[in-house]
Amino acid sequence: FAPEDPEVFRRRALTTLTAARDRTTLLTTCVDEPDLTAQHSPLMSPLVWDLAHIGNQEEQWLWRTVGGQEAIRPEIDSIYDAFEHPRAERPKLPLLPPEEARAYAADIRARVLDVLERTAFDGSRLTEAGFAFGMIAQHEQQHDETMLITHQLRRGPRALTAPDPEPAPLFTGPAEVLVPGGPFTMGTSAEPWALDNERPAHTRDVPAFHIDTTPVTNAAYQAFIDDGGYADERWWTPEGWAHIRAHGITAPLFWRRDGRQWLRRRFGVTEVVPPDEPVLHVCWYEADAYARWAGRRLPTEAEWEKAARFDPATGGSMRYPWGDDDPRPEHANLGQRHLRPAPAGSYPAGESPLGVRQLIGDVWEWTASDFTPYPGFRAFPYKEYSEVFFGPEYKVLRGGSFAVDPVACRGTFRNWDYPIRRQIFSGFRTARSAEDV
Ligand code: AVJ
Ligand code: FE
Repeated sequence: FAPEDPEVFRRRALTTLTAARDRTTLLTTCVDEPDLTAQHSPLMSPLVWDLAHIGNQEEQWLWRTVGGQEAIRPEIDSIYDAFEHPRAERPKLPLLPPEEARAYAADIRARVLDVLERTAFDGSRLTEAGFAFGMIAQHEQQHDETMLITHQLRRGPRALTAPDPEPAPLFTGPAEVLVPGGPFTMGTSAEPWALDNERPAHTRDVPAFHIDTTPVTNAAYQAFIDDGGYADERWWTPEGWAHIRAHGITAPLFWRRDGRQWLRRRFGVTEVVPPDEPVLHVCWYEADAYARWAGRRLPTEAEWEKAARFDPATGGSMRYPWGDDDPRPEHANLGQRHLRPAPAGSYPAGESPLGVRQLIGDVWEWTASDFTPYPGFRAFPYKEYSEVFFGPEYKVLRGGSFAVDPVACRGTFRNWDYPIRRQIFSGFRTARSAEDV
């Protein structure tokens, strides 16, 4: 991908936008119309809101801003402004009905492909206009993940299918990996489609630490449950303890005890919780409590990124744990190829030079860190993408899940959410400082 070459760039932008739209189409045609307009959870928008919001953001950034064209449907901007209307209120809005939402998104896309053909992409235009195309492709893919979360919350028979990941032999490597202390480069100034919060590249000194080789599995998490972890205040922060008590939380979301085993509902099918899969649908408080019970802690965001990008051979930072190549299927479980994480220890080709596995894909990993700007941060292209979220209310998640498309995933990519959230595809791994025994 050479962003200096306008033709290469045009082809890349076209493929990426088309892949996002194919996924959006799948997610919004596999259920009936009433399912598109229903609110499946107060935490989520109706699917038809996401669909028209995707089109509206594309109209605003690629048609109006990059294309310099007159607004097509300015009157709907406010309905699809995520800041004006919280998710719980969105079903009450005068939303475009499914057919109209589809036609609107398709009309904008056709116009935007003309803009893509006409734009010169030379000099600084390439960086600014070029960035906008990447941002909008990532935006659509992020809403596709959001819609997949809605699908998981939805009651009713299965609407989506995908092959399961390859079974993996039980992982027998070391449980943790030592990451040496010293400075490393965090964030990026080079990645053309990196979002504002990933920038700029800067040096961080990270003392030596140990990090789990794989994400924490369901079997390991069940040991915490069986040990009475949810009933023992010692493992929880005061906020976490108050939260699980108030909401009667005793297991990950979608889990249900059946005699001596745990069942879980996934995309309309009930199954026995698979022991070797990374645990999914836990909130930050649960991840933090598990780590304390295990005598460990969550990694900081800087530790996570160092584990994922540091190359001890060169002292530099790579784009991904496996190097600088774009993700291929043998590297990581990304892009909704599967509807679940792969067993812990999968994807040896995707491991870091130090041997840490599955940092990218499978499950979003909670970190200990609040969402804060890097030194030298500059909001781009709008404050509402990241800046308004900086502060102690949000915790950072890293690495992406099986539901994240490669275009919206890299070693520097940052996600964030409230510490109580667990409808997201969230799991975690644990760490400890090297001087601890
Ligand atoms: C980065 C996933 C927290 O979904 O709220 C979508 C991404 N920003 N539309 C979100 C986003 C604007 C954002 N997260
Ligand atoms: Fe959005």
